[in-house]
Amino acid sequence: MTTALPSKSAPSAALPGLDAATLSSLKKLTQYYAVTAFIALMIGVLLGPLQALNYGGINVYDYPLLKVLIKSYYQGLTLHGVLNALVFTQFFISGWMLYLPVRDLNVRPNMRFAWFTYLMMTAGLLTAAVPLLTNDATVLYTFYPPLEGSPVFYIGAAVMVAASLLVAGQVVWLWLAWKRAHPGRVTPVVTYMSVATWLMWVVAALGLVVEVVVMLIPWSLGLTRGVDPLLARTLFWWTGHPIVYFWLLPAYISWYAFLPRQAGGRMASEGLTRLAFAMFLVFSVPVGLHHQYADPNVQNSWKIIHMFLTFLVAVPSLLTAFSAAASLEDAARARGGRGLIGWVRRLPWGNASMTAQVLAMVSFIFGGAGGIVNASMAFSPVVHNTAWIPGHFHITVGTATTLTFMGVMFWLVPHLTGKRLASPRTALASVWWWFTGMMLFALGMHWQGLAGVPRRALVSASAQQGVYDAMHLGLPKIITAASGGVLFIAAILFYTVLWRTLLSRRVDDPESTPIPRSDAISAAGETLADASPLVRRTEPLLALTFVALVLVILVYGPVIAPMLTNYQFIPGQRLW
Ligand code: HAS
Ligand code: CU1
Repeated sequence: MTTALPSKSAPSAALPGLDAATLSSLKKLTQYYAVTAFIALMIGVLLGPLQALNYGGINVYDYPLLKVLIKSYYQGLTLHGVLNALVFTQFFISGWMLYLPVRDLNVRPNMRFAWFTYLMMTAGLLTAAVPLLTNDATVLYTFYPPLEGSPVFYIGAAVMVAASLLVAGQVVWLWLAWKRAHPGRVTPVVTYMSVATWLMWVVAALGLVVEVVVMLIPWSLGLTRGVDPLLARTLFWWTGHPIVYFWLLPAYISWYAFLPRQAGGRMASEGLTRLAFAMFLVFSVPVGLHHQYADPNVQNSWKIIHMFLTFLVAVPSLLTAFSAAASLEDAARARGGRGLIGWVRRLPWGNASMTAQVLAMVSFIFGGAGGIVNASMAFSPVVHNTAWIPGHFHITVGTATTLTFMGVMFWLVPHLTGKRLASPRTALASVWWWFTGMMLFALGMHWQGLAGVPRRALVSASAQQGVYDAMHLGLPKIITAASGGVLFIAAILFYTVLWRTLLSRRVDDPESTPIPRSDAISAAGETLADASPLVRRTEPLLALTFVALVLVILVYGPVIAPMLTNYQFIPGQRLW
């Protein structure tokens, strides 16, 4: 039996390794993070079909029974977006990217601090949940001012983000302690990917922190007479674009480090893996204006620079596509696969965890291609603010991220708890249903978007119903509505497996389900002295963070400075 994530580092006197009690507490904490995440997702996902039905031309928001719980389409959409995109991701990722580097480095974290951050994040969530549920923060997950929500919502959200930054701090701290205790050693690759992602998130979060703390909280408390929507949007997208990589990279960690072993193969190249993450660290943030091509008072030249940087940050995803395909091919050929693409059949398709992740990748080919379309200034006017955009993000965050995390849960829960996965066949069915549902939703929504149907609109009960009906979108509307049903079934199947597993009795030693850490075809080596130039140059993550920060200041400074000198005080509005 393989040991769990074989650590390359023996504990040293200066740096105590994980003992049994700490490991058990850490596993419990990781379970708390993951289960909280999946509870949020469950509520958010149950609201999803309501949105799909709307874009199928069926308005369910006026049913009296539903009206008691949810006041409007916009409250439903806000809850759906916040729970799925913001809460689910942040909780899962915080647990996942604390657990992995700690196991990888075999270091003992301060568990009191770790539990404190979990409780703080949960307190933030519960605080924000109150106004969301009482229809006092129906501002959608982007909370663009002058739409105004209760200050309680902004405060809760700020506490949640602050908690995630504390997790980032703890991981970086542990990594630095490990580096001091092991001079000249190459950072193990799982830790490398985790630390790079956390450092990227620290640079990324600055925009949101300033927006919420300096602008939105004082404004919603009535301490300022208005807020500048353009500046707020710009700070929001400073964080809002890289946040999508904060959702994606933890899934990439699994695609690079664990999926190859689950498929029966090896990671392609550690050096290339590090290069991809180093590029994400440097280029994820200075691109946010690609969400603001339509915004006035931002110079076109800056929009174009952000566009080119966006194309640049697609490169590490293309590297990932190469690496992921190479490692899957390696696995399938090792299992006797033959032919140019015939080898695909030899992947272990009976394994729900592997299948979830490969299907997540397949859908991300289309999600990524759509992203490049969004980023092109020439195409953006066709798709911006249309149903195309939710089509895009359901096959990025809704699959590449979510379906991967679902697949990860199939081994992670047994690994954390010693319980056995209930009904692997239902698990397998659930991931196919999820994949199919998301692909159908994306097809229907991209199609409607190209026809000009707006996003975030109660199109099924619009005042210009005749216009929507005259667009002859019968087929894409049916596809979109049906996808809601398919995803509903997927969710029932998945949660049946998850809850049955979690509620079953512990039967195994948790460590007998190992972390499926893959070997590499081209490994990095143990010491920096022996490593390739690529590995050596990508090792100084703090220096790369500094470069990232400088780049962000260079491409945001001239954009933000005029907004500060022309600050507009716009009063808030509550529309729904
Ligand atoms: Fe995006 C809008 C551009 C990636 C999420 N995006 C959004 C929004 C969300 C989102 C939530 O430029 C809506 C925000 C809102 O509410 O307004 N996006 C991009 C680009 C990329 C991209 C260039 N997005 C993502 C990811 C997301 C995400 C990842 C979540 C996780 N996006 C945009 C733009 C907008 C936007 C504009 C604004 C639009 C507007 O007008 O408002 C790139 O990072 C994509 C690069 C990806 C690739 C694909 C690589 C493929 C891989 C899989 C390989 C598969 C294999 C399978 C190997 C180049 C890695 C093998 C299979 C076998 C069977 C063997
Ligand atoms: Cu973006």
